[in-house]
Amino acid sequence: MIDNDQEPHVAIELYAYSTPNGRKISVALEEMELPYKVHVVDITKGEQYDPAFLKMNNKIPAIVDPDVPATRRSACSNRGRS
Ligand SMILES: N[C@@H](CCC(=O)N[C@@H](CS)C(=O)NCC(=O)O)C(=O)O
Repeated sequence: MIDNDQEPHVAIELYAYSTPNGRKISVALEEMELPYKVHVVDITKGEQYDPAFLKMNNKIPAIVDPDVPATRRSACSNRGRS
């Protein structure tokens, strides 16, 4: 059933791989019941160095929340770019 009184949530984009660090964000998003879309970044193939990914961060996990203006975004990986 659609609840028209609630603002639709735009899905958070989660960039991750199947490592403990990579999984912890999806655990948190599930706990908070926030919608999210997973993009696999295969760090065993060096995909974390893909220029498109490097614009966000150089490690997984990273998230992009479309509700946050690009100028106020920061990566969740603490050694990444802010
Ligand atoms: N402090 C960060 C660590 C992130 C991290 O080390 N990610 C690893 C995978 S678990 C990674 O992206 N490694 C690829 C690389 O260092 O090139 C966190 O807890 O999320």
